Amino acid sequence: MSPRLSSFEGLPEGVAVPAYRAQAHRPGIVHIGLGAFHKAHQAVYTDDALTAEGGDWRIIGVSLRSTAPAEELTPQNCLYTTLERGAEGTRARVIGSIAAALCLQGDREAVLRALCDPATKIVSLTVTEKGYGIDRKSGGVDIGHPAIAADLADPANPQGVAGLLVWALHQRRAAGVAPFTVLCCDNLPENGPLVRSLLIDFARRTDPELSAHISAEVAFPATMVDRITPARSDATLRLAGELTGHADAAAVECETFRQWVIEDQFPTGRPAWEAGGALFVQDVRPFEDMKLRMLNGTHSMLAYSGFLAGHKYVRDVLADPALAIMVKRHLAAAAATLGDLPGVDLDAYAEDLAKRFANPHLAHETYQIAMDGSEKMPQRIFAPAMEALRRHQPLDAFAFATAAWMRYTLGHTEDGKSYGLRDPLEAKLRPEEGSALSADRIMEHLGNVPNLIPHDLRESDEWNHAVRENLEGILRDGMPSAIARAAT
Ligand code: CS2
Repeated sequence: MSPRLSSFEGLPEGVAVPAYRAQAHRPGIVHIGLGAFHKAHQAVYTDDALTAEGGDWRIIGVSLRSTAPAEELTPQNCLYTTLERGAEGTRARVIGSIAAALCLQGDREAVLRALCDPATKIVSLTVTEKGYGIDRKSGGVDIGHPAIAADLADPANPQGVAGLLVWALHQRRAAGVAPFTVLCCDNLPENGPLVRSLLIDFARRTDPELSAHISAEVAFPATMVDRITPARSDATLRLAGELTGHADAAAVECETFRQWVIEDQFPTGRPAWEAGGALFVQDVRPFEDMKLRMLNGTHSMLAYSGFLAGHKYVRDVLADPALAIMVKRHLAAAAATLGDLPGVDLDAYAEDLAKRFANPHLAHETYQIAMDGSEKMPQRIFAPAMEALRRHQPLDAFAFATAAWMRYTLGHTEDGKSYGLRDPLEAKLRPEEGSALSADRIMEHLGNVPNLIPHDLRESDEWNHAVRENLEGILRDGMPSAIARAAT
């Protein structure tokens, strides 16, 4: 049996290892959401920053519920392999930037201590769109969100992101410790300001004075994050074992491409992430819109239509000629809704995206991307659709994506196999038992889900007509025929 990965010693030549001595650097970041994406993205940039400039910037990784990340990482001294999978092959790289891995459930005291520690300068977050409990309409808390409800009821014993951060900012203020910078790394539009208004509203309800302090003193730089990171499988761990000669329970696989655009607003300091290629800008919004609408919007479109057409992986979708046309069509339609982005060639970006999606070495499941649609559709599909409507541009691409998602919410494939939607609104999205499933009925049902489909779209005859036509086609002829028709 191979030894477990736990040091940089004894790794084969071809495996990249950090050039710094991990123990020489103390933690300066607490990261909440210790999943594959964090390990393939921010932790890698931090590894590059530590190599380039050193500093006390290692990461204390925290998961809110799952004990698995800590159980996998801790016996390995928090070292793990990233498998960067590109056309030229797979590159294994061992990352040393994580200093400790904790789970709020089991290591509560240690997590709270880390959040209050003056050495913690940044708290970064990847808890997925649904993890925050934001009411997207008001920008404040969604009081129906389980963690928000629990933390508003008992703010001294926080469980969720807003409750924890507000609690920690209170403790720091009381102890005369400067607040940390809050760095949201989830695929949400204006993610920094969004989390800022969430925390301000949460504090307003529990600790009004702190609310003013957060508003005046805490920095919330916005970011655009990008790296395709499929959920880890047994094959990932097997390949990590083969390439490193060590058993690694915490390995992740991802594409070679990565991008990070960040607003440079770090009053508490930051690692030299530019050493890993991060781009610091004044205004992240145009980059976010580009990525959310082009990459993520196309991802959602191809996930719903591809899944229902029987494609398990994104690479299979791209190998289907009609769907490959749909991908290009969606990328172009999304690009047409964007403002000017100096120095960025959107055609080249679209072409690169199609290549990245087609990566034959990544087993990225359409079903993975399809999850949490109610949290993803607004910024990925509805926002550009509204922009297209405003600009009198064609709506077909967005209407097709919406119809594909609507069909997906029925929860069964065309040959009758049922699947879970894995969406926080699952119970509301699914049609009522026994209801007649006409396009009109489905559109009405989903249109009535509060705060989901924007009013301006629901009120637009042009939009409703385009969605209805697509959905009727999908229901009548099946997804593959609907795709073939739309692609001609
Ligand atoms: C994907 C993203 O699962 C999804 O919804 O669209 O996770 C996507 O792979 C990343 O944002 C790429 O940076």
